[in-house]
Amino acid sequence: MIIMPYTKEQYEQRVLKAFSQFRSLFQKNTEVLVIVHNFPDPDALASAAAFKYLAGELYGAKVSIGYGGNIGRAENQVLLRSIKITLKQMSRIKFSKYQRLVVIDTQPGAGNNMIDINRKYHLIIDHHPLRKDTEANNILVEPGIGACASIMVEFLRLSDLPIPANLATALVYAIDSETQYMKREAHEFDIQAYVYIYKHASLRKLSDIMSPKLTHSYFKSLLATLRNASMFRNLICAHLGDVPHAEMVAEMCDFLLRRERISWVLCTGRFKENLYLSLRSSHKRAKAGKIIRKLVKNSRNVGGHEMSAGGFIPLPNNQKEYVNELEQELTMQFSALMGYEAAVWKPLLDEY
Ligand SMILES: [Mn+2]
Repeated sequence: MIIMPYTKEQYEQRVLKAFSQFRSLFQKNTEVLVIVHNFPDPDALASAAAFKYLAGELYGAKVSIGYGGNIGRAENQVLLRSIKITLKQMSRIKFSKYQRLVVIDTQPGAGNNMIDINRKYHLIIDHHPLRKDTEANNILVEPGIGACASIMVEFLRLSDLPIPANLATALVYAIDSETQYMKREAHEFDIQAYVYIYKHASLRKLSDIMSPKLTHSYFKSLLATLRNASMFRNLICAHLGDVPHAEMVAEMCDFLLRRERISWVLCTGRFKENLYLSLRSSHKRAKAGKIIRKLVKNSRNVGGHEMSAGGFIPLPNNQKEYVNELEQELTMQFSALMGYEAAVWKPLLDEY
């Protein structure tokens, strides 16, 4: 657990200040666009849904949610059905319709979103490290907090609104998955938010989200992951090849990190014109976000925290040899960044 150098009072004051600024931003029928990152995860989805509920119920604002990419993970599809929110593809958004632009769980200029850095944003709520060029009228960026959903729970608490069970369920799952059940960068404030929201959730719906039916392509990806995973000392690296959706890379990365004696995992997978990367560590202060930047070599295409990070490398040339070479290079760079020169990688499983 990460204990930040600020107190509960300081955190609560900042959340309260942001909350009180809402009033000047949203009125009845204000058209609001909330933008989340590409391939939005449960944290982004539940946080956006909570914001839509708050701004709608408190001020009568009309909130749309825009995203890029798609939602492939079975858990996230069930979650989306359960909170009954519809999302709009960013490519179909008519910006002139919206009076307020809000960014949640990411920041303009971060590599994981389609946010135009030249527009003016009214509110940013995030828990990634504050970017140097992040600008908005109101900013609440709390990198010490494990899940953006925990911040949204604070807003709900302050609002005194009744909390719908579906929304509470989504927020519980968001905190669970974002912090990997409090293992990953969970602050005591996340636990506090979790305990508060848990009693409003539907535990039956929560179990539906947590253990959905899995598709045939999921099992194929699992097989490819195990076949292609190699290991060196405390490291695993797996190049999954073509993946059915980009989030599969992160999902397999989390899975491989559970291998005993492993503290770092790098996974890649090809989806459309990009090679997606996920990096995970079980060390509390791993600086995964910094390491992924060295692998991807373009800070616009990466994002991350201490123990988890992601990014992508565009593949202008999708020829097999080119991609294979790039993957091999990444494996060696990864071990070199971990302090192992000339690592000898071996298959994770030598028989199957
Ligand atoms: Mn998040």
